[in-house]
Parts: sequence; C-alpha cells; structure tokens
Amino acid sequence: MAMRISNKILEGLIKQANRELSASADYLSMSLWFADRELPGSAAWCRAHSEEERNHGLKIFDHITKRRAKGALVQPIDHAAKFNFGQPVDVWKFALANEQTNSSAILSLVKQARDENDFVTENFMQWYVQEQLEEETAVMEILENAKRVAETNGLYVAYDTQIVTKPH
Ligand code: OFO
Repeated sequence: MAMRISNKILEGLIKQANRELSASADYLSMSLWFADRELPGSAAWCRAHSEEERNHGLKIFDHITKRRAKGALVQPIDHAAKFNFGQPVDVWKFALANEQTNSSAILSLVKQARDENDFVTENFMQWYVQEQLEEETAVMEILENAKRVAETNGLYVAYDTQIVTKPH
C-alpha cells in the first residue's frame, strides 16, 4: 500500500516540514536585516528565498495529507537570539550553515525511509535532495563573492545590486 507510513517516518516528515518553515522565517529575518541597512538586492533575494522555503514546508504537509496520515502541526520555533550579525558576510555564512544542516536532516530522513523500505517517502524526498544541492551551491557562491568583496575592501553596496539576479 503506497499510503502506509510508519510513525517514525511521519514524525520525521512533520519535523522536516517545520524545519522548512523555520528556514523560511530565518530568510525573512535576513531579508529584514539587509533592508534595514539599505541593501535591497540582498533583501529581495532573501525574501524570495523565504517564500521558496515556505513552499517546501507546505509541500511536505500536502504529502502527509495525501497519505491520510494524521497529526501534522506547525511547531513554534524561537528565533530571537540568532540574529546578531555584524557584516553581510556573517548573514551569508549563517545561511550556508543552515542549508548544510537542513541537507543533513533530509539525507537522514531518506536513509530512514530506505531502511524501512518506504519507497514512497524515499522517492518524495529525492526532490529535496536535489534542491539542497542547488541551494547550497547558490548560497556558497554568494558567500564566496561577499567574502572577496570584504577582503578586497570592495563596496558590498555595489555587489548588492547583482544579488537579485543570482539563482536560488
Ligand atoms: Fe528547503 O531548501 Fe533550503 O533549506
């Protein structure tokens, strides 16, 4: 039966959906941080990415519903303490670390699905595996450029105008 799902996998999917919503909230805060510093390109990129992360979370909740599994809820997360950045490069470092942590969580869930012979979940999660590769690559590129700007005493404000055009 394709719909059957173990409690452990269900719990993992609910946690992952909430991680995606948490990533969405983080990118929104990053966007506000950039907006406060008159850096609209970086703010726009993070705002658009916040929407993407929200959709990733919703996609998991929809998958849970499709399998008629019960108990999914949005779990509140405390973000307040994390946003203490000095420079733009700190924000991008934070974004990359978050993406890497999220990738690890996704890979663990895929492993668990494989161990349980839950091919439906494994197949569903493959989209996220690929997406994480793209996102880590995109954020790493922005971070590396931001570092170079800082090291060469370049103007981040000039680099900022290019960030809106970068992939997600
Ligand atoms: Fe949901 O893709 Fe990044 O974290």
